[in-house]
Amino acid sequence: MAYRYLLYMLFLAMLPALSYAQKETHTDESKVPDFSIPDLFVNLKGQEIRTIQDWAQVRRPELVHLFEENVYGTMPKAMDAQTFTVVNEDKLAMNGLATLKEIDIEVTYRSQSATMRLILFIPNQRKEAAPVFLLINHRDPENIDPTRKIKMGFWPAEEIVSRGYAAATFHVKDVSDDDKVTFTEDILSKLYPEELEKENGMRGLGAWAWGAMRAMDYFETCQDINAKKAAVIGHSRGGKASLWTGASDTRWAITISNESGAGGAAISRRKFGETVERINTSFPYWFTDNFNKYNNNEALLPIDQHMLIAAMAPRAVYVASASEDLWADPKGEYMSLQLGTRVHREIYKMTGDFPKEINSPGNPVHLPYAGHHIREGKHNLTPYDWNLFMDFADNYFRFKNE
Ligand code: GTR
Repeated sequence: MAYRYLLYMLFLAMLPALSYAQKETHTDESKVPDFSIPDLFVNLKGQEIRTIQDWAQVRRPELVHLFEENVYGTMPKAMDAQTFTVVNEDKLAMNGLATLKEIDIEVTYRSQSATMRLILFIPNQRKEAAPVFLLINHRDPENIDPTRKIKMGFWPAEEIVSRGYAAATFHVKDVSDDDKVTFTEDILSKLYPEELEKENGMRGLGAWAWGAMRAMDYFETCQDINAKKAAVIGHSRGGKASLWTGASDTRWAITISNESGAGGAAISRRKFGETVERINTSFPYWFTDNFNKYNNNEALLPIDQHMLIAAMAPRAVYVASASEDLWADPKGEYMSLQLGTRVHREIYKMTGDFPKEINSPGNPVHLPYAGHHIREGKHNLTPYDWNLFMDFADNYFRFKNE
């Protein structure tokens, strides 16, 4: 008896070590396991995908569906009504350079409604409807202060406007709080409660992407905005949501991921930095429940994150990393971009390719259909990154005009 008790106590004492071992992470390239990556160009029936038609009608929808089922959850589309109410307008914002509009977007479904606030600065000096950058903001609201008393590099609205773009943003809390308990409080409990019951239901990141789509609904009604020239951008967890937005909603011309890492641009199978298990443990409310099946079992995933990048094709995609942000796996993010944009090159025959090895800080690679840079320094979204995104967009939209 005493012996069994001793064994039991020993087992209990080892438990934390055991679970720690499972969630162990590393940033050591020599520990990256061998892995084989699912083939972009073979569909679930084993058929080869080689034409634009097969890509657009068969493979792309199949991939988006696999991401819904296994990673981000389904994206509810049902609504009974949607209204846009300008609650504040200042035609002389930013010393007369921009018009500020704050818009309440209200969605009603089955007699319940939810409202999100869109903040939008539209440049006043322009000949035509303005192209727009929408930032999915998960950071403190002071980062997107509409009064501009506080100005943060995370959302350099003045610089965005000075380059001829409208600067738009919303706070994720309006659609789903970034918190494991209260994330249900907005659209999930009010509009789509059945999602919470489903193993493949929408969770936090999916809700943020839903919010970005509602902003796009507004852009499509606003004559000062050119909704055909819209870029969606997010940093880190916001970047995961931004990629999911662009992958599932083809209205976005450019999708930008800034240091989105695990569950974003980084290849899951590399298990470098944050892993699937680690992210599902720390943030159980971001991904759909099914994603847990792949904890420490990435080989079982029917997709990997390069396929999320591929789902943008033929639209443009930009992936940015930071040299000290190993947690987000810059190399894995680059690998996704290289592999995912094979669709642009091999199916859509677009020209230009990424160098085999990741470019060094200070040497961005801007191709006609995709961009990449790695910034010197830590995990953050800075004016340096924004300027490169705008350089890329300048070229991309100029090219599209020609
Ligand atoms: C970290 C998380 C990352 C990333 C980051 C962020 O704690 O592990 O996946 O999303 O937060 O959003 O800054």
